[in-house]
Amino acid sequence: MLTMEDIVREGHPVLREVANEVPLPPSEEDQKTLENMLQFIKNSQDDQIAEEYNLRPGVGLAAPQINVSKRMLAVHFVDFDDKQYSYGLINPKIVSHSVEKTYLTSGEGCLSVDRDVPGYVPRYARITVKGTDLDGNEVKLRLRGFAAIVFQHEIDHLNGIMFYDHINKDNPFKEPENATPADE
Ligand code: SB7
Ligand code: NI
Repeated sequence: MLTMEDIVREGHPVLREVANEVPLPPSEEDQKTLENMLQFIKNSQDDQIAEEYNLRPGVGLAAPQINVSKRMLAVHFVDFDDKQYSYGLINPKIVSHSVEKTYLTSGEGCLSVDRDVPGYVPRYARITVKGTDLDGNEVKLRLRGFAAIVFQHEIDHLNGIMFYDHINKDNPFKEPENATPADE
């Protein structure tokens, strides 16, 4: 089982690498890694398990965060419209996105960042993501709002990008151009 000790923190070079494509169909090892990542995220949201193992709650995890430089991500969350998203995705790719942007008024955090980094993180308001799921099926997801934000945060990790790279350095709370908040 994965715990916080498996999570690499900022400063670790793997978080700045462009992760490698995963050969398809996935090896049993890659599949197992992704299943473990999804289980970690679920565990982190279970009060009892999280307390017992000292897990910080998270809505998603990208493989580089466990020092695996491969294009895999896991997400598990309920969006503001009560829709449940639970996926392990291999080689996820944003195939199209809106011009319009969005952001969370409370900013973002990261399991690999042990400090608060305040500021708006501009994200595309709508994205279409293609990838391969845990069963080896091709999936195409149309995402908006919080779901779109979470997937962009995770896909950024596969490209060596941290959420705070997107924050305006002079004015962290400057309203991003062409944006409406996702959580208002
Ligand atoms: C706020 C938090 C996350 C995504 C978008 C907004 C994910 C936090 C957990 N992670 O560090 C996953 O990479
Ligand atoms: Ni993160």
